[in-house]
Amino acid sequence: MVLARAFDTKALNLQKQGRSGAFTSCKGQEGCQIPAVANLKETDWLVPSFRENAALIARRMPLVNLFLYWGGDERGSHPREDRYKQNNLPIAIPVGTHLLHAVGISMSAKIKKESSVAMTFFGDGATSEGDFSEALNFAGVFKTPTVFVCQNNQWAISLPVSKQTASSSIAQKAIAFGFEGIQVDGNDVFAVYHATKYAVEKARSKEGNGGPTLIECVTYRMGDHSTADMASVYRPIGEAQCMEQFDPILRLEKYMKKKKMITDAEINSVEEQSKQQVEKAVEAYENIEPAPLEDIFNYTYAELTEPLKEQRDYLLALYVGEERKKNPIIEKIEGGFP
Ligand SMILES: Cc1ncc(C[n+]2csc(CCOP(=O)(O)OP(=O)(O)O)c2C)c(N)n1
Ligand SMILES: [Mg+2]
Repeated sequence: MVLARAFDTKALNLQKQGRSGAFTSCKGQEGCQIPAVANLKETDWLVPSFRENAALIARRMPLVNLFLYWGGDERGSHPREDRYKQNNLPIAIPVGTHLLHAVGISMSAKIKKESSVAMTFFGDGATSEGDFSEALNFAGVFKTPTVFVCQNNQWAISLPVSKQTASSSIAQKAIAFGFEGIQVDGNDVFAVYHATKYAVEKARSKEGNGGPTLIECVTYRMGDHSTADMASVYRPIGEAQCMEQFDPILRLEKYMKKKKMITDAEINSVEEQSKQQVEKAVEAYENIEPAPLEDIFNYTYAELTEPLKEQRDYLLALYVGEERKKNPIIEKIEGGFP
């Protein structure tokens, strides 16, 4: 959790300095993610959205890959070395679409009689998408081994959860789909660990016929929605500061100190080691040759559509070919950037 926080802080700073692209912080949500994926085996599947940096770090995604990804380089999604390869899907930016992928993957495991489980993470806002209902309905009917982890962080960009749903909880939505919903304090690592352990074991068990569970982790988005957002414009004054006392790392530290499981010196040392690890990853990231420009067309379609081919050729002519020299827009852009 401390390493994930150090990564998060650095990624935000890199974006501000123009050394990285847009970034979505998971500050305050480490307690929902790390204890949950701790219950997964290597053969299980993690199906993340854009706020699951902590979950990915816990699933051995190298930090340099995450820096690459957030720097706009799709190669970040694919760790090259086998020792880092795990069943982690790439980050899904479209809200809610990946829930269907998680259900499909777990349905496939069920058909093949494999014991793997798919765990997917999403936000409170995603529960208003049609994909959420489709995914949960299918999972309920076919009893797929899927663990749906909703991080209810109270906000979907500027929309508070009170305007997102009239239900008194997100967990209760599972009842309509015919399976269990559990609500936990998402900033309590023990509560999250136990709830997700129960759901993963249930999904894997044959006697109980496995099946899905919806877990609502009640948490708080401590930062802005993304680096393109300014939460102070729409959140009540003092709300974010007030929630700092529930920071899951702080709470775990307090608990461990009270139980004499950790000292201040050990805490400092973990923080220091994490920062050093992050700095090393940044150095590696900044020394990687940028991907070729046409790469932005390369990962969506197996074969490009005609309009996309035209756009690619136009872009390459603008930036790489002879046209570049004659193009006033390029001059303006290049002259205009600091
Ligand atoms: C299908 C789709 N619609 C809209 C967006 C723009 N968008 C990005 S994040 C977001 C809000 C998501 O809120 P929530 O599900 O609560 O997740 P959180 O950001 O709080 O983690 C929206 C509307 C998108 N990425 N995809
Ligand atoms: Mg949210």
